[in-house]
Amino acid sequence: MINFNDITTHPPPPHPPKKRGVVPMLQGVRARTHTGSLDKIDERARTKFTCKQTCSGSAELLEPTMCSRRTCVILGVIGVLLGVIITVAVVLTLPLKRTFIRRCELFPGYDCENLWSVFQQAYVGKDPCNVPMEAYDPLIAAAPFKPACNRMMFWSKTKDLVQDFTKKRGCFLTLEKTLLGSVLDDLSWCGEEGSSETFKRFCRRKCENNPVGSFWRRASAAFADVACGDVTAVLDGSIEKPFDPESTFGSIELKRFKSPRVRSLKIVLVSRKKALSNCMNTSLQDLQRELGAGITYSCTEMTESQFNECSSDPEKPCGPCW
Ligand code: N1C
Repeated sequence: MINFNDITTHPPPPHPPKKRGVVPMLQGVRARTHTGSLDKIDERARTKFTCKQTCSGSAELLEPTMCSRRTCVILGVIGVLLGVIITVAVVLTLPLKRTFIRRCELFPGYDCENLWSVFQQAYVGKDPCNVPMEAYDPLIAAAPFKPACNRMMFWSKTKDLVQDFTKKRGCFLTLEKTLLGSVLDDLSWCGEEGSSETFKRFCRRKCENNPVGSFWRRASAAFADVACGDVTAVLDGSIEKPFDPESTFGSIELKRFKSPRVRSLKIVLVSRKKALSNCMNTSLQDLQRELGAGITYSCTEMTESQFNECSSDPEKPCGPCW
């Protein structure tokens, strides 16, 4: 008879606590360690152990791995290089495109991605001193200027004054307030032969046919071509020669005002702190000679504060300030 009370149950011999992910080879190493052969640790296992420590920074997670010190270094270098390339691409091109698209989307009804690609075709891959005005013809054709009779405002050397003015008195239209003028206002860009990149820094502006100068000349020409009715131009009365025939206004825009489409040109001569010229200035006489036949000329002198007063009254209809 079997007395079940006599039967003693022996718990299974305790297993040593398992270390997560211990390499089989290292288990072998431990076993041998127990038998006193610590000095004969497999060199390959030691190498892998060291590598895992280097890669993960932890000696706990010991797993079979293909990683060697050289692989770690190569992967690290590739990672750093990729990081540098992505950062350079983002810093050099994306912000310009992002600004372009963000500003463009404020104008409903345009395909901004398409405009960006037409814009890029003007200068990408080209010598930055060899981008003529005509390179922007397709861009102008893709977003043509619309005439705004009696409300078109031109300027020379007075961009800051005029920008403040038009912000407050929305009735006047400058090139910077049109789609093409606004998307590229205050930006710099260029390409490089053999490259498909857009660069926005270190773009040379000394040569005549640089991408930025050519754009403004082309856009100014197209904007002046649609001028109609009474046209206003704001010039700087704090310089000795308010009309510069070499400026974009003098060399391009003025020459494109045509009668009878343009009825009159009103010059507003704004002096900042000190007036250095007035409406009798010889450069303004040159301007009148350049003005197309049949277009009436007038000139008004103003201080900066009078000019600003005029802009601060949004109730006044466009024009009666001068
Ligand atoms: O050469 P400017 O001025 O006489 O050109 C101003 C004239 C304005 O009437 C605008 O319609 O030409 C148009 N225009 C711009 O709208 C514009 N925005 C920004 C011309 N240039 C423009 N810029 C930049 O300012 C461009 O980089 C160019 O070189 C300057 C021109 O400034 P300016 O000599 O005071």
